[in-house]
Amino acid sequence: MRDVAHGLTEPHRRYNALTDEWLLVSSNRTSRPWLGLAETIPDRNLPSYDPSCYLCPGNVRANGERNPAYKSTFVFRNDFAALQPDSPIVKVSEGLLRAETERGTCLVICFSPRHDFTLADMSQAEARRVVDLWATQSEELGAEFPWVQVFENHGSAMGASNPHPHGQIWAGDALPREALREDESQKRHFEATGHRLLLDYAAQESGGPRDVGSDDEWLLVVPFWAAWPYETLLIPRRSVGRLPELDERQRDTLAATMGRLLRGYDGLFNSPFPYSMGWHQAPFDNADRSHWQLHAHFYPPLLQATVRKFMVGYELLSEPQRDVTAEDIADRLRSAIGAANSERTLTSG
Ligand code: H2U
Ligand code: ZN
Repeated sequence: MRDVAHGLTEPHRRYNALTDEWLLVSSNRTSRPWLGLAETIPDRNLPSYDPSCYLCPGNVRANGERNPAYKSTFVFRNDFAALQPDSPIVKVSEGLLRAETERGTCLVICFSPRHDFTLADMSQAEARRVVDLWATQSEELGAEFPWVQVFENHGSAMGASNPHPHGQIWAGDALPREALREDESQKRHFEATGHRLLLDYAAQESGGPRDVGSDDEWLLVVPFWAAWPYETLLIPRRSVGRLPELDERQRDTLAATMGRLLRGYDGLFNSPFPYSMGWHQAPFDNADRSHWQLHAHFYPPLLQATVRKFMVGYELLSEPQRDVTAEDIADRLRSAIGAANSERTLTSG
């Protein structure tokens, strides 16, 4: 079966069905010379406990509070929260100038007591505990706020402030830009077809040239419309709107699939691979959200081991642009995932 991207070797634009935006793909630019910024490769020789780390068990944080001697995961309210639950509701406007207060809360979630671990190093059972934490915290925050954003900044190249494995959750009253865009596209598709957009997309991509390692519960794909070089999208194959709805089997397979992907990422350039990842789940409000399908985005910034993809001039001023097609990247990523995980089977077996 020939894929729609077959024969698209000329510069072209692709449509992002999830956000209703276009991007430019020009696969002829990868051989251009590069004398710009080189990223430093991070040190992965970390101690299992770092006395100066504010996330390690038993240590004191920046606000003077002491972390408990936690044994698996640990959640606390961000000491420098960007959103506050007790903000009064104020809306101001004058001509074209508008502003509204935003009520919300910000949590920091530690994935492991081990300072030197990453999600990629964890056993499936340990990663599963992170999945459970995402789900329970989403449920709790969703009782109070419509938008619950679970995410992880991984690696200093993506702004992570500390190598200790951790993520964040920000929850707030307003639906932010990405949520609104995805909500509108998914709603439009659902009203037109009676199907969820991302389930139709998953059916179309399954086993195709951008599929990098799906199983019977999850589709793992370099999206047709990927803007970041090694971007991936993870979608449950069954109808799921929000993280707390994932059943046992979906959670176990998620932990396994995520582990495989992240080990593949680290194997690509044989060095720790930075990314920001996060979940888009249906807003926790009373509106009808039957069009929403849960999914996770992984946005890695690198093009090569030490070369970052800059979203700058044309990207900022016109639209996103990429230099390698999603299909070429999917081939590389599929091999990296295969190689990294066969090694793991050998070393752990
Ligand atoms: P990032 O690495 O993604 O920045 O997440 C770490 C968060 O931890 C960051 O938002 C918070 C920072 O505000 N933090 C605390 O809440 N307490 C501390 O003692 C240091 C960092
Ligand atoms: Zn630590």
